[in-house]
Amino acid sequence: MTHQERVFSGVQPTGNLHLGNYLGAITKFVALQESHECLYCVVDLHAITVWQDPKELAGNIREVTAAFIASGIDPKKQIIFNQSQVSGHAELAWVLNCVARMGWLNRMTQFKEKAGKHKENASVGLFTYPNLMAADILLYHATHVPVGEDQKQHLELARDIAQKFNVDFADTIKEAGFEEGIFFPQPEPLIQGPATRVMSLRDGSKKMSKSDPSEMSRITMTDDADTIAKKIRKAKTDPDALPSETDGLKDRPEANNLVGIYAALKGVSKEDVLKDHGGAQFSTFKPALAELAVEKVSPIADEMQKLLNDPAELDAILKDGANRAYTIADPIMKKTKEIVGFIG
Ligand code: AQP
Repeated sequence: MTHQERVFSGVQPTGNLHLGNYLGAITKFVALQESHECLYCVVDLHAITVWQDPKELAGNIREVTAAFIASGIDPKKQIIFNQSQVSGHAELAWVLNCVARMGWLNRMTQFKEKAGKHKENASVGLFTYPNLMAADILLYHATHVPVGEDQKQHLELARDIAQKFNVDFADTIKEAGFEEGIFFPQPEPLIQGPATRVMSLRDGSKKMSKSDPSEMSRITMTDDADTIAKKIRKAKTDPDALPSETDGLKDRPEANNLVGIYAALKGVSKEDVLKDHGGAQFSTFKPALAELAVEKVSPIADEMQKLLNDPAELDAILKDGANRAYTIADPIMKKTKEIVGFIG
């Protein structure tokens, strides 16, 4: 038995969906739907690894769903769904909790960053977050996972977990009909393009993030044109003109970030941006970037608003997606149980 190519990725409904999420992940989702079977998940189980206000969570789930659709993902052609509506995610995560090793998780930098100095107070879920992420992907035997650079380490862990499962259960995997001994394919990360790590507009050394206390650090998918222009105008930069080659962006994190954002929005390389804008001062480059950002983001924001005006329709799309996701996940979960030795 071999595995067909399948794409899986997720976005957390934690509010403040931003340009980093869009350029690092969602635009890739849109492109892949032309060539692959894709599952795009609103990962609410992941979201609750840090406190989420129950009164806001449903709205945030709908916001990510609306962003997927407004960005161009077709929910009829591909599967858009909500993680907690397919029970296999939590079930498989438990099995994988028993495959992954403490030592592996202890090396995860995202846990260290998010738990900070208050490790003892972090939820257990935040620590085992990468096992749930491995379950998300492996539950569908997904082969490709488009993500931003920050998820690279988690993807490597998912590959290690898949491999350990295949080795630990080699005999029963073969008995289950997988002659080559591969039940879980090792997923390939897809981390490409000029904006795999969009940085904060206030600090070129920090990732643009939903949880940054400064609103000015990020452009959100619901910002209006004036707000986008203001945030770009106020973005931190250095005093020099743009270089004409990418080598000149080394040691200039803020310039590098703005050029990367421009390139990704325009769908060209950083080299191409510098061919056109090399030598320009930020006083001329920033308005050009603002115009481009408004041109790309505003129609999505408008469409999101329209979709959000009909929450029942969004809920129906998620329900339909969950039903379709379940039909792929269920046989894989059943096989997993058989391989582990549970009574079916
Ligand atoms: N700054 C970024 N640049 C490029 N890609 C990014 N992603 C996140 N930030 C950037 C990618 O977006 C996808 C969804 O991310 P997520 O919702 O799972 O959450 P996250 O990685 O924890 O994102 P945030 O926004 O940075 O949240 P907080 O503030 O909670 O840490 C992923 O593919 C991610 O790589």
